Amino acid sequence: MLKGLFRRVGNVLRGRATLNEESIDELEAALVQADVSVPVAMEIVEQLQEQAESGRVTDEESLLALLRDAVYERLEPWEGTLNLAADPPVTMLVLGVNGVGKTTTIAKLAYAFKTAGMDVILAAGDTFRAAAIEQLQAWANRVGCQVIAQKMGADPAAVMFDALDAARARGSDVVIADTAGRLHTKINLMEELRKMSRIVERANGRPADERLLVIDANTGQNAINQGRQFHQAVGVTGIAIAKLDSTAKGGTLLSLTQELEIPIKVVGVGERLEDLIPFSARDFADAIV
Ligand SMILES: Nc1nc2c(ncn2[C@@H]2O[C@H](COP(=O)(O)OP(=O)(O)OP(=O)(O)O)[C@@H](O)[C@H]2O)c(=O)[nH]1
Ligand SMILES: [Mg+2]
Repeated sequence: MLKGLFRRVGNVLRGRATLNEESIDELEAALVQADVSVPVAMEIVEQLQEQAESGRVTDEESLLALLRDAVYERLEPWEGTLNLAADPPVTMLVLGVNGVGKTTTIAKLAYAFKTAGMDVILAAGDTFRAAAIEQLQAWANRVGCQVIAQKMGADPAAVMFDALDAARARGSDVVIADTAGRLHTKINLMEELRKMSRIVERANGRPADERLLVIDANTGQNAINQGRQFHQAVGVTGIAIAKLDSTAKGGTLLSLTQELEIPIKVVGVGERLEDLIPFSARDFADAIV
């Protein structure tokens, strides 16, 4: 599924037994083009160069393997799993800018939990965009779970309150809240998010168990900026990478984890309910070249 990632990076190394000045520059450029930040690209290239020079590299395959390992080592510390251990209802706020894949990721999560035999309630916390509530409802119908919603324009914190109330009454295992695709620079929208967060804290006696930030895999270095803003607002506990199937890049993951130090928990690899997988640094590294 991830075969297209880093295509050009692999091509730079293919047919080479060693690195020379020219191929080093080419490799660095290819990494940056695959959305790896310049400092991280330089680090990786330096690491490869050192290892190559220390004599461990004599053929193309070993060079590719070194690159694979460099990527793996960087991502392995950031393999995370969703926090499902808390007292029910385990509560998740799903965050992110417009169109990154929040609602789809919520549907996939709901499907996974439902399949595991859990009772799931969705909170229609995006009361801002027209048709957002209907979209969530349509997904819920397919999954077979309940949605708690109010009218468009309603206070998302009130929707959150209702959903937690319903979850408690029903004995639900998980509540997943959709949120508006807010521009992270809009202060009032961030404030709205903090308010939702406070409602969860008051109702559950603890902050939302996951504040899951969805990042579109096609987003370049701006993803880091998005991450910082949301982290500052509500403290992000995990990252979901959406649309990894639709990018030939994916280098964002390397700088994102390094800069934010927040684990990646799930990865979206398609538009179907089944297309959500746990994040595996090994699989990612193997897929890139
Ligand atoms: N190929 C692919 N497409 C995806 C994936 N996840 C989401 N999409 C698509 O991305 C588009 C936006 O997804 P949504 O889930 O509506 O995104 P959102 O963040 O809720 O958007 P807003 O509510 O408008 O902010 C849709 O066309 C989805 O089908 C994925 O993993 N792979
Ligand atoms: Mg949405």
